Amino acid sequence: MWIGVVTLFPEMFGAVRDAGVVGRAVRTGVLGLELYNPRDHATDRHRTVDDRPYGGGPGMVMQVEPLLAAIAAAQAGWQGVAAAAGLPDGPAPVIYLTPQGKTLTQRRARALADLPAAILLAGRYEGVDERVVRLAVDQELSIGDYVLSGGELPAMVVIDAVARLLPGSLGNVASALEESHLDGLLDYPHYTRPEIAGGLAVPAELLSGDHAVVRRWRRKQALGRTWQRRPELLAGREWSAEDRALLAEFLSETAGTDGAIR
Ligand code: 9D3
Repeated sequence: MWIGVVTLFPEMFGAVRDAGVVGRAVRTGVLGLELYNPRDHATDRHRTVDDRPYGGGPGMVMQVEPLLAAIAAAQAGWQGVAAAAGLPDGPAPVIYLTPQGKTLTQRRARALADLPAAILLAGRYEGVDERVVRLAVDQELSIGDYVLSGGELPAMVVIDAVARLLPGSLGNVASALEESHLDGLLDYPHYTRPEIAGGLAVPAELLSGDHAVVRRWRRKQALGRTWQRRPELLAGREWSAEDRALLAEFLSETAGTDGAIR
């Protein structure tokens, strides 16, 4: 997959591009990642990319022309890559990171990872001139309901979530396993050596050496924690007899330890 990012702060992307699963995906060629700075497309002496909002009010708005030029440069970059690699061409969808967008979910990350290319547009200040959205944006994404100072961190979140899903990336095997294995549940607790730390022992089931005992314990924990912490994830679930029994066991074993006031 190829991802172009339109941003006033390309230097912020160094860490994500060089380290971890994304870094590996870039180095092995599974992921192409290119940065496009609207400031490089500003035409005045001061390389201006923002201006005051019509109608007044606080803050600044990113101007149309430098943004459209940077998006066009990104589209041209993708066309070059697609032609050289014999990949399906056609414009890459432009995804604007904005608090007004739909929330990023694992399903949306998967849909993005299925694309040959995408252009992520990271806003700064109060956001981009709405005509950019009208003329060049295909989809708007948020990463959740809290206030950040720009779209760069959200764009990096999207890149990380997508990169680990790409065939041939290091996270790909793990992500395929977790989808079949934990099927929408929260993770179970993890332990490593030593057997006792801070006066707390590793659960005996994990030391039993019995794969079936370990598997049942982990599944019970995953079901119980999901029930306690994120019950909405269990709505509409198809329950197997074993899962039902494991959750009942978890609840009876933890009765009186859930912090509830009685
Ligand atoms: C304080 C300014 N706000 C006035 C109501 C609006 C606002 C503008 C720009 C709030 C945040 C931002 C910058 N944020 C993003 O560009 C952003 C974002 C976010 O802040 N939270 C979650 N997801 C995203 S995606 C892009």
